[in-house]
Amino acid sequence: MTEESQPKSRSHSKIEGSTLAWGLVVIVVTGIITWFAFAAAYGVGVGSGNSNTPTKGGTTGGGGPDYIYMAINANPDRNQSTDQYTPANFTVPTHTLLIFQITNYDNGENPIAPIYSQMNGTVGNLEYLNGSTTGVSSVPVTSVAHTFTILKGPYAGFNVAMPAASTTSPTVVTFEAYFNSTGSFVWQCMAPCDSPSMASLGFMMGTMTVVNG
Ligand SMILES: [Cu+2]
Repeated sequence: MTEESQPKSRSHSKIEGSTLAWGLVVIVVTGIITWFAFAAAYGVGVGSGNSNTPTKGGTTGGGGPDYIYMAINANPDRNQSTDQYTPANFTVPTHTLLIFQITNYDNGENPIAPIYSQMNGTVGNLEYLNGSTTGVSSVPVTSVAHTFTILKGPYAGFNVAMPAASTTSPTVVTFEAYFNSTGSFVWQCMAPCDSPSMASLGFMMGTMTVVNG
């Protein structure tokens, strides 16, 4: 009886050991995933409001691009009456490749002057839509929901058009830019979308602060 019960007992303890090992694997994997999520949230970009100052890319302190993430009408009521870029006020470094990614949830199209359907001032005067690797220098003038436009100062003429979202998915606009003159510069949307927003810093206009990079 003693001899019989011992193997059983060993077998049982093996199962317990195996369960413990799997438990440890789950904890380690969960820890790794949590770390990557944390690094992605805090190490890469502006995000949706945690920090308006993107971190330097790369590991040498100056090499890689900086990512700036913005959203338009990213809230439960995506066609809200108050149109808004988030963040609308942000800081970027000079002499650094900036990769902007703007996710537009607004499916309303607003009439614009044709010039604001053309990209100007971005790298190659291009924008990239919905993950495409082929850039476009303009979009159909009737497809635009909002623009990111600078009218005055050293960046006067800078323009990117944000095509309207579909009813089921946002439009993701990506563009690259360098801003090498320091200062604070007002950008604004030139699509007549929402009058109060268009006249309010932090909504359809904002301040881009350029600091020495
Ligand atoms: Cu707008």
